[in-house]
Amino acid sequence: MKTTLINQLPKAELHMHIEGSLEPELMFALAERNGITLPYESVDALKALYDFNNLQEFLDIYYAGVSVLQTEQDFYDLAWAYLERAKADHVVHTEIFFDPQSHTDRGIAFDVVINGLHQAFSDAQQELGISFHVIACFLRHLPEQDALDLYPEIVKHRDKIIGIGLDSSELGHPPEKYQQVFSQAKKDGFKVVAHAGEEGPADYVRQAIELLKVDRIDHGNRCLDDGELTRQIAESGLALTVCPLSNLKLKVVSDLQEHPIKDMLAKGLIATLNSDDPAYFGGYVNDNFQQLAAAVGLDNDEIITLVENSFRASFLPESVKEAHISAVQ
Ligand code: ES4
Ligand code: ZN
Repeated sequence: MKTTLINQLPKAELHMHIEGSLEPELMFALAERNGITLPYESVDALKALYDFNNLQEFLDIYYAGVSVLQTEQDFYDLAWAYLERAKADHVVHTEIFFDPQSHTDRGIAFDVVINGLHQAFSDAQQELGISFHVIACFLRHLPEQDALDLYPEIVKHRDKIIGIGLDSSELGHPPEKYQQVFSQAKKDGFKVVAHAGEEGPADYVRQAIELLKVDRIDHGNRCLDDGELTRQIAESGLALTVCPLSNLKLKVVSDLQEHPIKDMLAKGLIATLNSDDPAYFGGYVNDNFQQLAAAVGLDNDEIITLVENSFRASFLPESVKEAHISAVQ
C-alpha cells in the first residue's frame, strides 16, 4: 500500500549530484569509449569498494570515477541515464548539482560539461516531461580563490544555471571560507545553497544561513544538536534536502531506524527526501522513501508531507509549485 503510494506520487528531487548517478556499468562503458583504463578489474570489483566509513572515503572513489567523463556526449549520456531512472520514480521536477571543478581541474572545458548536461535536460523536458534546474557546486576543500576564478564561467552560462552550491569535504572547510563568492552570486541573482551539517557541526549550518544567506540547506542533519537553531530554521521556512541512504552509507546515522526524519517533521522543519549519489548509495529517490518508510514507520500523511515539501522547497515559481502540490492530494 505504502509502496504503491510512494512509487506513484509525482515528486521533485532537489539534492542529486549528477556525477553521483554514474553507475559502474556506464563508468566502464565510457572508459572503453574514451580509451581509459580504470584501476578496477571489473564492475563487481568496483562495486566491492562501495563500502564507506565516512564522507572522505566516498569522495575519493567518486572523484576517481569522473575521469571517464570527457566529451559533451559523455555528459549527455550520464544525465540521460539519470533522467530515465527519475522518470520511472515519477520525478516530475529535478534540481541537480554538478561539480565543475572536478572536470575543469583535469582539463575538460566548462562549456563541454554544461552543454552536454543542458542538452540532455532540455530533451528530457520535451520527451519525458521532467522540468529541471541546474546548480553548480564549488568544491569546499579547494581555496575560495579557485571558486572566484571559476565564477565567470558560471555567469557566462547563467541562462542554464539557476544557482550555486557548496559540497565536498565538510570538516575543516566551514561556510565562512566561501563568503566572497557567495555574496557575489547572491548579488548577481543566483540562488545559493550549501551542504551543511552532514558531518560538520550545527555551527556550520548557522554559518551557511547567516554568512552565506542560503536559500536551502543540503542535509542539515546536525542542526538538531542545537534546539534554538532548529527553531529558527523551522520558523524561517528554510528547507532541508535530506538524503537517507547517503546518511546510512556515510555513517551519518548508524542505522536507518535511527534516522531523525520524524523528529525533523515534528519540529516543523521543511524536510525533503533525495538520493544524493544514487549510483554509490544503493538507491534512487523512491528507494530512499521506501527504505526510510520501512525503517522508521512513516505514515501516509508524513509521506505526502515529504512529497509536498519537495515542491515547496524547489526553486519553481510559486504558481507552478501550487499546481504540483494540488496534484499530490
Ligand atoms: C557529496 Cl554526499 C556528499 N557530500 C558532500 N559532497 C558531495 N559531493 C558529492 N556527494
Ligand atoms: Zn550531496
